[in-house]
Amino acid sequence: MKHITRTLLTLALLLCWIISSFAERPNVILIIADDMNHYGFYKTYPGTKTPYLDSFKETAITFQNAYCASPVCGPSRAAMFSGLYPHNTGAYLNGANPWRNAPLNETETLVEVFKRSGYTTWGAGKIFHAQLDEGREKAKFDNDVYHGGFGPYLDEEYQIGDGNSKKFWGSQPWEGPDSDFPDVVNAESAAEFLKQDHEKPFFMIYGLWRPHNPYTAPKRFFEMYDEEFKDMQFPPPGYDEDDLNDIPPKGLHFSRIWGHRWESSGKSNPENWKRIVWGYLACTTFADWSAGQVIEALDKSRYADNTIVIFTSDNGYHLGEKDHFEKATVWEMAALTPTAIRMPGFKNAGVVTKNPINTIDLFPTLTELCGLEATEHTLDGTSIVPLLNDPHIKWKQPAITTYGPEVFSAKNTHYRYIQYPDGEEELYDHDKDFHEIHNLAGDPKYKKIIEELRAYRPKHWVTSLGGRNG
Ligand SMILES: [Ca+2]
Ligand SMILES: [Ca+2]
Repeated sequence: MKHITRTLLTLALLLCWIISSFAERPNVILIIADDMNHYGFYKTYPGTKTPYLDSFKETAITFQNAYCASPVCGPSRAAMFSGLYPHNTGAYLNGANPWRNAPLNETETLVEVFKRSGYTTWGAGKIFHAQLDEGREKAKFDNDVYHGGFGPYLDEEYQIGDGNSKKFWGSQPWEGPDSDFPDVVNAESAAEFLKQDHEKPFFMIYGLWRPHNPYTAPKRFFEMYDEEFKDMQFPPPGYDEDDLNDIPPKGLHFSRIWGHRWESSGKSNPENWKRIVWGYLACTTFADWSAGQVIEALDKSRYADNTIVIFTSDNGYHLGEKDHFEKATVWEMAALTPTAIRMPGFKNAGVVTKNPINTIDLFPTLTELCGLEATEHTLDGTSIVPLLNDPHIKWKQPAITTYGPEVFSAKNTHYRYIQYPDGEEELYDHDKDFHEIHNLAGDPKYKKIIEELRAYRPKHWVTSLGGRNG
């Protein structure tokens, strides 16, 4: 009898331990914007409005030097959710099928690790931006994921340019209901989920489709900006018409991706250029509002104090800087990804750090913070938990961004270094030149800095899985 009592007591204690350890594990909300650059989030383009994210930053740690592993949607997300760099997977370009090819077809995703570790997984919107096998997609999330898409697309009269992609290029204040936008529908679903009781901790991914083009957004967001830019600088502050003069030929190649868009709506057509920037700003403020709906729902919920909230973007965006639109470059415009992380209990709320981080670091960081099971594959990133505990410690690891085999960039707190496949280089001093106008690579004064950053260049680049530039 005594033996049975002792066994029961042990079991009860074990159960209590399991329940309490589950209860202590934080929830996680990961909000990923699509193509959001630094204009509003880091206040680099005065007048760009992001009031919800401004408030969020007061409750979080803001990383002023946060970068993507790859400056386009699919590869950036492949790196984020696998914890592997593009040079180790071959997922360099959009248009490839990274999750249906080796090695990623057999690599566990961050979502799957959360699920295996006892979390409820919930997703909505743009998440992987590449097809997974159907069974795997369904098994990853506990909810029935509604992705939505880039629409609503531009009506004919608002389109700029020609060809198949014209429904994506132009600006249109949307007169229809908010529910025409998947971002709004998904924010409402997320808010609904946050009202419910959840026994297990949860991992929520809310993937926005904006500010990615087409630049359609509810009309009220367009009305927050003057179409003629009477009260805002134009062109944007990072534009310099002589900027390309000191860029090596391989770099010029990247500035010409989406060249037809620059032709139709750049320097030669300032009215169209203004219209594009106007649309991007409206969509940025719309994305800010959408993210804000989810954060406000969390703040009203019982999970407010025990949830890690990560706001980030899959890549940045050019609006004419370096005579280029969109992303697909390793310059600051496309590589810098607005990022702030709110810790449980609002630890280090409002702190801003210049220590560099990379989206590749997300996987090992969440593994550590949430006590997730180990993966079979070795993660490429570095856990930034020491930085979250003390954002001011010295963090030496620079952030690596690549775009295609042998297009390499390293960014530390002060400098960006770039090397192209032919060995040509660029170097920018961010203490003096945030917009990367003056290439210092030829100046012998910077030899040591160049050598230091060049050492981070991968020794081996796996064969590309294919795809297309841009
Ligand atoms: Ca993107
Ligand atoms: Ca320049």
